[in-house]
Amino acid sequence: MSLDLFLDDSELTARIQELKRERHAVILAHSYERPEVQDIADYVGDSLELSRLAAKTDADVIVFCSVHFMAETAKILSPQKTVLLPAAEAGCPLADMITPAQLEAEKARHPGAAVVAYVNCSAEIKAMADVCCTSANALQVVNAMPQEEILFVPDQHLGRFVQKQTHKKMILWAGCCPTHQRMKIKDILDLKKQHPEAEVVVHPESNEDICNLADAVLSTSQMLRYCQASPAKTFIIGTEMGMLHRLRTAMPDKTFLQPSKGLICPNMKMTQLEDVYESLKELQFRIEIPEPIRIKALKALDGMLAAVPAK
Ligand code: CIZ
Repeated sequence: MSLDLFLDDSELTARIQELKRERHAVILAHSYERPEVQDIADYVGDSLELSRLAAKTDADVIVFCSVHFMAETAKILSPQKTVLLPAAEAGCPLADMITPAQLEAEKARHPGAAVVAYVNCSAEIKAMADVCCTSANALQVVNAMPQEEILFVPDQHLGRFVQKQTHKKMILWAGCCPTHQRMKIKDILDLKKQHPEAEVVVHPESNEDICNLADAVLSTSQMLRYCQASPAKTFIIGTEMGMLHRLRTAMPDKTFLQPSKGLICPNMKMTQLEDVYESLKELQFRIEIPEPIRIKALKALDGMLAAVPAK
């Protein structure tokens, strides 16, 4: 770490803004990032919202404060831009739960199935899929496929959530998000006892028993809109704790409660203000994707956008 990093947060923020202008850069932060990182970002959102913004911006450099697969998605959509991931080690255990060789073997076992890949996967897996989906549009994407059989990778819980609402035959890959798995039904029930008036809003990566008792099962972008529209004043939020900062910032008059201390993603928390500064200063760590993989992955992302056009 360089010596000029012995700065307080406000000095560091000023340096980041300066470098951002010099580099003609934009800073994007996922809703699961640390509060101070969300606060210095130009935009905070979910992975697809941010990748779409990255594709539209005229900035030359995109600093994507998140995990590897999300920065990769931005690079797939914007190959001509410099896409930087400030914390090189920030990966996603869910994305790592399926390898190209495993998917190849599973595809061979189900030759008639369409492969629908949740965006939480590597560029290689996206390249092998027929189409991608997000947690906000998974059901619509699955229903839009011409095939009756769907091989859904890598998140079993999002897959099961869709399976319950579709007539399609779904084959679910057994991946899961370790952060959402740490949330237990008892955590929700205990908090609900203390706050009976609270609405329970959870992410579809959560366990089935939790989804069953929730008032709403929603992606992070949907959660924001849902809480804004709801007359309720108190919400129990079953997803990574960074989302609470986003909700509290957007709705300071409402109360957002965290059901479990385990809802913290160590990968999302790797990016600190110092990393953002170093990233802009050194133009690190650049995301590169071999062109043949990028082209195929782009086809799967475009397939999703065609099936469910952006609002
Ligand atoms: O795709 C994303 O951004 C994730 C991981 C969750 C969500 O619901 O937004």
